[in-house]
Amino acid sequence: MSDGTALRGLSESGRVAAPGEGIGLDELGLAARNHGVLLEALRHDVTPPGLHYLLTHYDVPFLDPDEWRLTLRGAVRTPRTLTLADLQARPAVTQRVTLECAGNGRARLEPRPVSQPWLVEAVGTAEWTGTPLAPLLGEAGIGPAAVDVVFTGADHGVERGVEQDYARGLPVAEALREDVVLAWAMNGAPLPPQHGFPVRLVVPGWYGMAHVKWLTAIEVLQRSFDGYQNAVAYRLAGEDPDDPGEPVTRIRPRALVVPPGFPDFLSRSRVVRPGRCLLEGRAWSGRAPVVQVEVSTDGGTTWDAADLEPADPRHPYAWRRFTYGWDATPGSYELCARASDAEGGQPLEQPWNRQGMANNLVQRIGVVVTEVGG
Ligand SMILES: Nc1nc2c(c(=O)[nH]1)N[C@H]1C(S)=C(S)[C@@H](COP(=O)(O)O)O[C@H]1N2
Ligand SMILES: [Mo]
Repeated sequence: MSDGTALRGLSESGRVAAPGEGIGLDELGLAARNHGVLLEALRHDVTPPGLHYLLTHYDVPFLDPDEWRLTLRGAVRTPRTLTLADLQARPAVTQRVTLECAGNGRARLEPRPVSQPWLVEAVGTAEWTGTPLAPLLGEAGIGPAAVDVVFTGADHGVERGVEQDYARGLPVAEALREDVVLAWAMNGAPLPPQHGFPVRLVVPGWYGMAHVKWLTAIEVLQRSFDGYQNAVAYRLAGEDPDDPGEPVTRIRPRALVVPPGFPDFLSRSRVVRPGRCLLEGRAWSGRAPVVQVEVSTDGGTTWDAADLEPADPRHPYAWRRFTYGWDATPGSYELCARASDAEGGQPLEQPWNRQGMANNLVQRIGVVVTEVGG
């Protein structure tokens, strides 16, 4: 990691938009590279290939799987270097995990932190196949003094003047969880290039930034990792520039409705025919099981419980389907849904933070109910 003055002039990342300032071309460029799930694809239990949201800070690296190596180093008794075949010869597990970008909801914050301008769609659920990390760390011998495990990707770039490989530290207790895996397959096929080929980390329950793609190194530290993505990015910091803020960790609860009826092309407001309308959607939380989903058809004034499908013990970190029968009569409506877990629910007004992280504000969908021909 180097900090060059010349690099600092490349962009004004870390900026907060002026009051009323619209989405700029830089943000449009990011939004055109990184895409969200199409909300109608929330109908699938497992998000089909290509529909899963995508977030890549720098460039997608072009890696040759035969040349690829993963080094395990740092505070371990036996450092080692693994090939893809070495990893794939180990015991494999498949788990269904919902991933959500910590920046989801950022574009709704006022003032808007200038970055990838997600609304609500930075989410997806995949079946990840890989080998558990804990036994590998155990074999390498990590000892009781380990604090953080740092995962480094093959991608390289500059952020706020800091040149870096994408790297994230994870507390050792999390890294040793039995469901943390080094994954080489997504939905039964090799990882697509954009999702981390040939190998990525999967940390069920954590926001997306922890799931390091294009892994090249795993390093055990006997201190906290102070790299950019932990110390500067992915914090819940307020307006005071000296406030480092709390680290972003697990996914907060969220419910999203599949927009009903059919859309207006530009605004994506919905048109629904009068009569019985079965609303459906998905709800998830990475910190505790979702206990309740509620739906509002009047913009959040009154709420009604939705039917939430029972938790499936095989998939504790996958989203769950909910449904709600709505008797739609002609008029204009604002649909909302909100999920709660044991720690709380989604806010109707989102507390602001400087980087626009973990904004799980309730979704709002404008609907006009009208007869055929309107
Ligand atoms: N190496 C690397 N890993 C990365 C990223 C990245 O830019 N580089 N982005 C992270 C972020 S911010 C998110 S939200 C998830 C997105 O995973 P996906 O693109 O497979 O949906 O990957 C994470 N892992
Ligand atoms: Mo992210």
